Amino acid sequence: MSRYGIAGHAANALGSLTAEEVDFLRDLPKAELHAHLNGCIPISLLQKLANEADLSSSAVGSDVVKAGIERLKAGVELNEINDFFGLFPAIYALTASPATLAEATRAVLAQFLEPDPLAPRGQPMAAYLELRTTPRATQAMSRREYLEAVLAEVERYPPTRAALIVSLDRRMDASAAEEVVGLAVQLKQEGRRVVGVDLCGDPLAGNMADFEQFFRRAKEAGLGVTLHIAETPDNTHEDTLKLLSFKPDRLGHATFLDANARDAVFSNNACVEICLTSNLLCKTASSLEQHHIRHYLEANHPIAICTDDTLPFRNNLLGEYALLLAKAPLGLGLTRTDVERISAMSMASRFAVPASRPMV
Ligand code: 6MZ
Repeated sequence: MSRYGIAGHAANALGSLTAEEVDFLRDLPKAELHAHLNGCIPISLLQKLANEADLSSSAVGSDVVKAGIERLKAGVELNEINDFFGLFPAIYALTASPATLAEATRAVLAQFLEPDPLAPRGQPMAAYLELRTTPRATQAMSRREYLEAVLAEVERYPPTRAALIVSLDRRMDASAAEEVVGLAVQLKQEGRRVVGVDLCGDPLAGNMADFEQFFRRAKEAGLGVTLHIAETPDNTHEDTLKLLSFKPDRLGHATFLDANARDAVFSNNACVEICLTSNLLCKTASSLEQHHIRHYLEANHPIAICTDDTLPFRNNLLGEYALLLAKAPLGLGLTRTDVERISAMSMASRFAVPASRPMV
């Protein structure tokens, strides 16, 4: 771990900057638009939850949980993206009650939104956070109770700082997907801070045509739609075009688009959520040099720089911005003006944008 509390690519990029450059990055108002709740729990809290947990009643045994936490502490080696999804059963066993889920949510919100003790003026990582999570029914709570526990924490912050995106997992069957979208719509109608829906999970699972009606319903209810799309080279052209036909407002990753699909994205202007460290560690981008962010920068297409899962990727939002500013090969070597413009694009791409938002 570096003195910034992170490791790997983002830590190296941050370490290469002058104190003045780091301060410049800290001062930029940044919106974190792609962060998965259970992927962003601080390791210290996970360890504490593991020590306190009675795992005998859990579907996941204590050995699996302990092994999972040791793996996370050591820094995960992912040979391919599929290795990544195996990290979650251990985490899920520890956030299976309303109390532990609330504690985890509080810690994740604090990590992004509370003053950073390492920053000279306490600048937080993010000016605004749209946290996303997949509601799970467990022995101790229903999906609605799951969302209520998370929302109660999100709503401690003003609407200008935090909101919730409800994720659908590609592995969900139709009845689960219907329930989850129904809950997102219902909670929004009750005035709760749900601003959008997401599609995530194993990028090769599920038949996307089955999800169409659920995203249409979300759009009709005024929710923003963001979809993980073309995350791996094995995602088919049909899968990608089907998802684009849902007319999403934003896209997660959008890594392996062919020329046709990329043209469609350029023309509908959907903001692309870019997660640099995540793509490097999951090996869906071989280097920063080869990263698809370059296509979007060249086309001046809206993007938002995001962390994805700070727990396994051991990154933070400041480090991800450092990857933009640091000189090659540690970073992309962009100018301050470019980085400023990118942070403004993230703020302009929030689902809950104030009516008087400045245009970029
Ligand atoms: C696809 C991802 C992901 O929802 O339980 N998730 N899905 N691609 C990714 N990129 C690497 N990172 C995280 O948070 C954890 C869940 O988010 C999804 C996975 O389904 C994971 O189980 P929540 O809060």
